[in-house]
Amino acid sequence: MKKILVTGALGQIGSELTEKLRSTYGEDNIIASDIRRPENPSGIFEEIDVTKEKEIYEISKKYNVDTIIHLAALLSAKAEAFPKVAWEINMGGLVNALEAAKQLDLKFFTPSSIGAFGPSTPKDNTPQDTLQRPTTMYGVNKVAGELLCDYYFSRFGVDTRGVRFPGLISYVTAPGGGTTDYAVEVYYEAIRKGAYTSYIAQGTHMDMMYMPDALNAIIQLMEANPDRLKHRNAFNITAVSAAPEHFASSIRKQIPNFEMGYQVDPVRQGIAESWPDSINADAAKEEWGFEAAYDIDNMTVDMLEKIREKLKKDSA
Ligand code: VAH
Repeated sequence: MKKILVTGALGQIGSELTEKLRSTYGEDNIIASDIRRPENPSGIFEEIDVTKEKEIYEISKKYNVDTIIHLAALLSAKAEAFPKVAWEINMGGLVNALEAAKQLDLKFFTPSSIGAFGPSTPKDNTPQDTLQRPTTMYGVNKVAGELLCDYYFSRFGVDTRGVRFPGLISYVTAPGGGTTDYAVEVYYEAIRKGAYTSYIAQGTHMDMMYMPDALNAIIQLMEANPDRLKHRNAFNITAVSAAPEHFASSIRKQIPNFEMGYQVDPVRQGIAESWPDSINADAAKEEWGFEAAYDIDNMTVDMLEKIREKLKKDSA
């Protein structure tokens, strides 16, 4: 990868990945894009509506990129609220991005998710290759997206690669419209109020990962030797399987009086229950050396420290 276009660059992953890519590959080699222009973009920025057929192609050609990292998407809860819009963005945007990669011979990354699995998928130690019958629009988009990316690889030779992200936890840009967002909110509320009311029920396990591990995984996969890849779209990756009470006990090691309450949101609880409890990441480890550096406790220490700094800066 030398010159990269990132779509969805203002999102939870995109905002941090763009900065990481700039520090790794050079400021001028990263073109950030999203549906709207931010007030003060920190580098090259282009407005792209991924549902407009030619916009990704035109910007990729304009900057002569060699890679597209396609992140523009609606997450699970928002996709469940607006399923047709989700189909237009998640699938219409993806096929436009793949067409640009095919016509310009570009490397291609787009994330899938543990949301690509459904209630009939084995819930524990979910295999890399298994039954995928998701019952959400987001999950349908992710499974279809995996198949579409594999099709562009096998039919047209596009170098497509992807990972199935677990819930991602970060402090830079809040996630929007996800089911796992509680695992970000809990840290902010722990600092602000010493308490948090979870919309996901106690005992509901989901795979989770700290954002630094997610960013490293994207770069590591994209730089991996293609001859070692037996899979393409998409690799199971995870750092920890956790339920709300695990976050509470990890936070209490830093904030002893922290209290966790529960007021379950049936929609997001239903989505969470349709996903695996824990997935198996052996294929990613064997084929491109995936390894997560953060467990729940060192993630908690770093999240609380960084959020305190951020809130202090915001209030200055
Ligand atoms: C969501 N954060 O909650 C995303 C992710 C595995 C969860 O796909 O929709």
